Amino acid sequence: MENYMNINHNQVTVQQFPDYVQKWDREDNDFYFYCTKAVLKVSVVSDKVLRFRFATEDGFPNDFSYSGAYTYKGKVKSLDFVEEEDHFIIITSFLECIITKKGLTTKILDKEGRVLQEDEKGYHWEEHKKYGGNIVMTSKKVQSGEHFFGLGDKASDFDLRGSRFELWGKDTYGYMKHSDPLYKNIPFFLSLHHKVGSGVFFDNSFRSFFDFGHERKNVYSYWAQGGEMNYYFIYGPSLLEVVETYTLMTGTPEMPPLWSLGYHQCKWSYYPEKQVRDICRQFREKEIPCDAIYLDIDYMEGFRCFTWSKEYFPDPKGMVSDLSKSGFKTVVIIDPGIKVDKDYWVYKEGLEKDYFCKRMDGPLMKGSVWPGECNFPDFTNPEVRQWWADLFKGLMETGVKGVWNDMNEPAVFEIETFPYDVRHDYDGNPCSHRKAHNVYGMQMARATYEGVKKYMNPDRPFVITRSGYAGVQRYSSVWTGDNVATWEHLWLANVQCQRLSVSGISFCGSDIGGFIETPSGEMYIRWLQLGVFHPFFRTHSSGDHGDQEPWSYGPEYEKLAKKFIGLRYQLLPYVYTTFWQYHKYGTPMLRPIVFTDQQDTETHFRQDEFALGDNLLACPVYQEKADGRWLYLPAGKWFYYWTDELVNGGTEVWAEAPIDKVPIYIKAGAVIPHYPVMQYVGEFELEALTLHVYYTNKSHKSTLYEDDGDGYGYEKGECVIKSFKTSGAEGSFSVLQGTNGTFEPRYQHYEVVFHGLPFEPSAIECDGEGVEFDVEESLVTVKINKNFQKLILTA
Ligand code: MIG
Repeated sequence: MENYMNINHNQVTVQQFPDYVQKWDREDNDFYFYCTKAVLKVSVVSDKVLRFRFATEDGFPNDFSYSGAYTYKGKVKSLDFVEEEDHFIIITSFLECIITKKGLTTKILDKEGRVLQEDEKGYHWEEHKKYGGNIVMTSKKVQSGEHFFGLGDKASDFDLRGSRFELWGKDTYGYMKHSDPLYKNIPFFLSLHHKVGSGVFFDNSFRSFFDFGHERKNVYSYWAQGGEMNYYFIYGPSLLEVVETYTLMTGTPEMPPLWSLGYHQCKWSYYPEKQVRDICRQFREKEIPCDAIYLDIDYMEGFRCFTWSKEYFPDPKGMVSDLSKSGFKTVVIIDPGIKVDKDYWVYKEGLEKDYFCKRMDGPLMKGSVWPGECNFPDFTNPEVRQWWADLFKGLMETGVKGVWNDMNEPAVFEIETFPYDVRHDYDGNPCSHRKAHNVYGMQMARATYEGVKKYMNPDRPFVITRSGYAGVQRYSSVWTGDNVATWEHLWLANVQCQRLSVSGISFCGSDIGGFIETPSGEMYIRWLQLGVFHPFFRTHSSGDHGDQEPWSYGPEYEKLAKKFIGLRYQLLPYVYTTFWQYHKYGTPMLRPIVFTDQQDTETHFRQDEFALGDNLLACPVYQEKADGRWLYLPAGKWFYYWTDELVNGGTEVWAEAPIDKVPIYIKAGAVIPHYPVMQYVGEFELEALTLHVYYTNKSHKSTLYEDDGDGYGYEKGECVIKSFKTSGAEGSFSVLQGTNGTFEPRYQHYEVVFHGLPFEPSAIECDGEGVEFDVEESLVTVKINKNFQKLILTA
């Protein structure tokens, strides 16, 4: 046994290492390697996914995680196992994993013999008497030129290399760049070196740490203060595919209601009723599109969840229903703290049924939050989740359409969070808060989702949460918490949302304009311009300073706000299609350019530019008074959205973007569906869908997904996937449409707008017949039946 002394927290501890593999065993695709005091189990989950579980004397605990990853089974096409004198090799059709007999170290290679991941010290552990268990650790060698991405909502540079992070969900009001930990706990990261991408999902909910060459330049390591060394190695080789696999392993969300991809307006807090009505009325009067209005904690009676303030909201049903007549969906906040008040029904029920968390020695876990002294439901108990879900009946019957979960890290005033000794059910695996802390928020969001879904039926639920663990995306959207109205935070919002997206959580956004303090009109507009491309698009602010509505900064800025919110509504069918790719394949909606073009090393160092979906690239402006910016345009040909100027990528370009523009580029050959600007989803029946088609002299494929925008018909096949293939040749350009699915949108026509044609067409033929078309400046427009198959333009 190789031991060495390590001074840690004034306590002499011993790090222990596995000695020598004395015995091995195989059951189907699982391999066991036994040392004196340790065992490693390697499971071939798929040709590209290997799972490693390392246990010491106590053996393996019950295999369970809220991430759900342990239930994932992929395809295993081929699997070989070889024993050599001093090592073993597990061979799949993409990977080779070498396990040494001495020290039980692992090394993973691809078929070209490139080392993808290699242990430094490998598995080791430290008995931690104070915690009643082990600290489990592993360390690996940093490969040459290696970059690290992922890890959820971290507020630092996009590449994690050189930094160290902690996962222990925390209410971080007014966090800054480098603040850590933050609200979410996503133990998944990606690695890129030698242009090959892979990922690691360390599925352990204890307080955990990740060091990417911070302490020791050439070593990265991760460890947790308890539980198992249990992780999945996920091979790409494309980074995008690594995210897809991870997301499929931890689950993708259902399709959201289309309205939830519209614009949301929020503040802490809009009240009383008259103010809420006023805000909504102004949106409609000013014709600024908006789908959702939020009620923050002041709508409740003394902050008691599931109640309405009689003084401020005497007739919630009447108000919610009036708002819905003008297209507003009401979203209300629900916190985990239940006020200790023997006259409050939720409290009484929770108490009678024994649903609140308890301390180790029996008394209820008490903590002070907005309502004063509170108890907290144990959301890791399935019976409690069921009860919680049913509590939404009343709210949903009032007409509320969505629920916002806050403070679920869990946050407690003064003591920050629950004490370590608090007990949790953990779905029949009883444990202390050490293990349950990082999943508490996710389980609350899950219970909320189940309730909202049940009472929204047959419509779709909408939930947003502040905290979460890996897999939280199955239940809820997220936002990045209490940010600040500064230019740096605008930059952070961009990086954080890209990071969330490649960590399996695409349905994300930031508080537009900043939660704390007041943005200038210019900053607010620049922030909105970024939000247009974030799947979750909401302005929110803490109400103790100036107003933060699109019209709060004077008529010039109001006009701009209207323009960019309008742009989002125009792009809705494209955003919805991108969401569907996420739902179906786990493809991240926001794609940092290193994820779209990892062969180009220039992209490895970029973090401002990102793609939304397959065909659109955006880049926010976060310099005051800028009239544009430099950005790196990935290889290929692109059209500048505002001018249709054709730009060659693979280089830095200057994007002209005074305050009325934000850099947007469209891929040559793309077909981008547009709606007309609408004040809210469902305001009117579409007469036609506009397809903006961008010329290419090569060929290109685009997708459009459509369904009813709500309900579950799409699960039974009531949806349609259109694929558009554009191709250009000398003096001609064609668009082929393929249709898959039975859903029939109610509109009959496409308005097709051609951009960037190198010739003026003399004729356009649709399915063999000549059609009339318009030429105005450089745009060619034609109206055709939506079921066309072939459109040909000739010079
Ligand atoms: O302690 O509900 O992040 O969005 O407006 C503050 C009031 C509690 C924090 C959330 C914020 C919300 C606020 N909440």
